[in-house]
Formats: sequence, structure tokens, C-alpha cells
Amino acid sequence: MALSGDYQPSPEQWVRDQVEAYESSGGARGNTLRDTGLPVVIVTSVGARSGRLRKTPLMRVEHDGAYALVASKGGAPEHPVWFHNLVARPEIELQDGPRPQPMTVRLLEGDERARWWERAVAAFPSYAGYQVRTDREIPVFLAEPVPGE
Ligand code: F42
Repeated sequence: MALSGDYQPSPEQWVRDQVEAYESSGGARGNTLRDTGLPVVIVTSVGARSGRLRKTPLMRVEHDGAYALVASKGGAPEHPVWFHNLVARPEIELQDGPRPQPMTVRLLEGDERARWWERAVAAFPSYAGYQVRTDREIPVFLAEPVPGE
């Protein structure tokens, strides 16, 4: 089932621009983080309070068709707002290429988190530095396709 709700673009201009470039080109443009050359995906989630659709570019950390979503926010002291939205509303769409795919997310813990954290740092080494910069443990969600969709 596709998510429903009004799209509320990010207040950050560079994030809005990235989403717009990615979506309007089916993932052919706006598909890397600035000049790093490293790939991103676009996650659509539902605002926990507003019910509005939020679109968040995140680094692409994929393994066997599942994706880690790393709530790093560049090592900021607080979690990104989308973290709380995903805890409250775990149904998302994730776009990695031409089309968004319905997925559900869950927060990882223990060994499972450690395994996916390793994959995340391999895909985007800056995550390791972000973890050093902040006192919080950076949350890692796992997004998996909804069976049959
Ligand atoms: N951020 C990451 O955390 N990890 C990444 O791997 C990552 C990669 C990345 C790659 C490219 C790129 O362009 C951006 C990238 N970012 C990455 C940044 C990411 O896209 C987000 O911008 C960042 O994580 C901050 O997320 P945020 O949700 O805190 O964004 C703020 C600026 C935001 O959107 N605020 C909204 C607002 O209007 O202020 C929040 C709106 C919202 O969700 N409201 C909720 C609602 O119900 O609608 C209610 C909120 C409440 O208070 O309950």
C-alpha cells in the first residue's frame, strides 16, 4: 500500500533539492551525497504528529535487499526528527533507483546492530567520525521489503 498524506518538503534547502533531483529523474540525478560520489536512497516516512509525508535522503547501506537507515544527523547531539517518526510509524517507502518500494523498519540492537553498523561504516566511512563526535549511540534501523508488495 502506498503511503498517503500531503508531502511537506524539508526546511533544509539542500535536502529539498536532493529529493527533487532524485525523484524527478527516477534516481538518475541527485543520487550521491554532494561530491563524495557515495550513493543515497530516499526514504518517505509519515510525520508522527502531523501525518504529513516527509522525504529524507540517507546513505545507501544495502545487503540482500534490506537497508540500514542510520540516524546520524552528522553527529549532532540529538536524534534527527525522522528517527521519532519512524519509531511511531514504521511503514515507509524507500527509493533506490526508479521506483519507491514499501518497506517496514525496526530499530536494531545488540549483535544485529553491530553487524549493520559495520556495513554502514564500510559504505560511508564518515559515520565512524560522527559516532565519535556525539555522546548518543547512533540509532540504526533496518528497512525490509513488505512481503508481496
Ligand atoms: N542524515 C542522516 O541522519 N543520516 C544519513 O545517512 C544522511 C545522509 C544524507 C545524504 C544526503 C542528504 O541530502 C542528506 C542526508 N542526511 C542524512 C540528512 C537527512 O536527510 C536529514 O536532513 C537529517 O537527518 C535531519 O533530519 P530531520 O528529520 O531532523 O530534519 C529536520 C531539518 C526536519 O525535517 N525538520 C522538520 C521541520 O519541519 O522542522 C521536521 C518535521 C517533522 O517530521 N515533524 C513531525 C511531524 O509529525 O510531521 C513532528 C515532529 C515532532 O516534534 O514530533
